[in-house]
Amino acid sequence: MDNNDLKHIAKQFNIEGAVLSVTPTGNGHINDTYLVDTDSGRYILQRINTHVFRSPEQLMYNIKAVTDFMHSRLQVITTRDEGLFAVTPDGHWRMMTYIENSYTCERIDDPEQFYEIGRAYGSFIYELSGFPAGDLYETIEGFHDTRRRFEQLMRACDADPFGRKKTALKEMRFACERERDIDVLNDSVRRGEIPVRVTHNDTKINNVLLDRDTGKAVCVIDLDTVMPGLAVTDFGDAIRSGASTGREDEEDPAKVTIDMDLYRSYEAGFLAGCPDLTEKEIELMPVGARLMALECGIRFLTDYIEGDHYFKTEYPEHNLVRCRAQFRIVEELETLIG
Ligand code: ADP
Ligand code: GN1
Ligand code: MG
Repeated sequence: MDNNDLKHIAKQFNIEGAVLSVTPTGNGHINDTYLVDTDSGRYILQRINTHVFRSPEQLMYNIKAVTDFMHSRLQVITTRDEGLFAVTPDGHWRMMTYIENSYTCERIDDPEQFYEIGRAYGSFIYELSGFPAGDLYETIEGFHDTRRRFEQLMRACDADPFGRKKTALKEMRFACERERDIDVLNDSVRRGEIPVRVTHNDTKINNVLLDRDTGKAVCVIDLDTVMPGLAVTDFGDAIRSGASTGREDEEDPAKVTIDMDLYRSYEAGFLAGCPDLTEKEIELMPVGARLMALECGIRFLTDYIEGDHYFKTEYPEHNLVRCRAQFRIVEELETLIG
């Protein structure tokens, strides 16, 4: 987007100082993120992906409610007319406080880092345990309903709108062979064995900001999917993204393994951050890890078959490559933790 347009959008928010520059930042797959530099501070400007999040009103209501409740350092900056987002011909925009002196990891290079990320996601759930889950909107329906994700894949394959199915038969078979697995968490909730809590639901390692000097977690970001969910899926989604030795889009499956030392560090951090997890939740944490990798692979595969309209991609097979890497993680976890 044109820099002047971006500056113009930034000026619609309640910020201090003259806007000097607006530059793209971050590696998210969903929103467009920009760093706004003014002569008296920095801010994060994001274009909300309204193809993914159909109701920006509900999305921003959730984020405002949760950040206020937690007294988070991450705060919504309102527009000059006190709105939670701005609408321009280019889309829907929100602004958040920029957390200075922080960084995000795309890869874990030290188990301590992963411990910190685990502690941050664990305490996120713990801090929100007093927040009434029913007050939040479901920003994406059935987000971690693995059965629903599986069925979406089956429907995509039936329609096969781009004739891509024939290039993904092995992956299809992989998913189908694990169909018996995918109801475990749903069934456990239905039987009342594990509680529905307010959870983050997108616990990738790069959604925690760490302090540049101390390495300690400063705050959890990317709150678009904060809604009622399961602690075990928040546990699992980070394992697939942080305990893997390969990139999320690693092309060589041999490079994708699970580092159990990293797994254990994250687990220790998560348990320390959320001391009220029930025995059953703790028992199901490995299942959460395996299922989140499977579900994420299924989602990448569905998007590949459907023509890449959900995740940002850089080349035509990108989602298929990502799917293969996730399925490697599933195999690894099946071997290592059952
Ligand atoms: P997406 O939904 O696209 O993943 P995120 O909200 O995770 O978007 O932002 C993308 C990246 O931008 C983050 O991984 C982080 O590096 C950076 N970022 C986002 N918000 C902040 C913030 N408030 N302070 C500092 N950096 C941020
Ligand atoms: C997306 O927004 P980002 O990049 O943090 C996705 C997650 C996936 C992840 C896979 C709202 O996360 O669910 O696990 O990509 N977020 C949404 O990398 O769909
Ligand atoms: Mg993100």
